[in-house]
Amino acid sequence: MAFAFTKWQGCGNDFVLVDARKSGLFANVAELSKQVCDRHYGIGADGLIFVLPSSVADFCMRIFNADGSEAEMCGNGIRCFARLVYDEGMTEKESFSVETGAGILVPRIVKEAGKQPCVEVDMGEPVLEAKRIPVKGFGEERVIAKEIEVLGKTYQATCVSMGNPHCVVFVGNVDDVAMESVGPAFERHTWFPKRTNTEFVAVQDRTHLRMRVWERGASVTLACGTGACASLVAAVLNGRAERSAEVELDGGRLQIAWSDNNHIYMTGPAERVFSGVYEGESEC
Ligand code: ZDP
Repeated sequence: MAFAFTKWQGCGNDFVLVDARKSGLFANVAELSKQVCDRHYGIGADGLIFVLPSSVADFCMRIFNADGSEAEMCGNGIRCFARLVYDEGMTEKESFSVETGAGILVPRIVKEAGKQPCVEVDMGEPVLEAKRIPVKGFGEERVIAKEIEVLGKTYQATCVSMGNPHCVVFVGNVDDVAMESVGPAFERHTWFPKRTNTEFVAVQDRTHLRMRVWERGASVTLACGTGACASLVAAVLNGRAERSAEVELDGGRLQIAWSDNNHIYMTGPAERVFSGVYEGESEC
């Protein structure tokens, strides 16, 4: 199976994007995502994203993690998606609607003279009711600074959905977290029936957060956009930050604002890296 693709990254979180408006979603896409995302046997990426037609929005976006699982939403990915559809003339509008698993979201291309365009996305409203995130054991309650035991250690967790599930843990120094052992233990904790993304956040001051992420289905990544949004929401709910802050990730910085209309606005870069044709041998 051969298909054209373009490779993009947002704060080092990297994706293979495929224009599937004509072909529709490929068969065996979970298996294909694993092969395409493999950094040795494939192209190498944190996820595989398809541009698809939509009957309810200008476009539809579907994202598959490196482990083949489908995610409802992706923050860095939708910025790359937005730049691709705009740069390739799939739309002339600088702001357009995208159907996702988290509802219809609206990216806007932000142009500044002499700079690479960045993208601002209306990420919708954060979901805080445990049952809808989902987190087991709290009914409709919010999960704010609740004690969770992971690998024999007790942490305080605040859980938020941005369409996809996030568990935010505040730490003194993000570099002190043993991501490779603690990350997967949170991801598959019994609290999380759909697994979870886990953000470890050190508050630098009320408008600067430092965050490292262990992503559901993608392990440690250099950045997570929905995770940055969830981290800001958690910091506000815990009285640790203003409603607008910069989130510093391993791979870059994002501006996140929780507006009075209860919507989260995420602004950041998205850059095209290369394009090509994938000619994987395997039957997909
Ligand atoms: O929810 C999940 O399974 C995530 N791993 C999806 C990818 C999220 C992403 N990193 C982001 O930026 O939000 C693309």
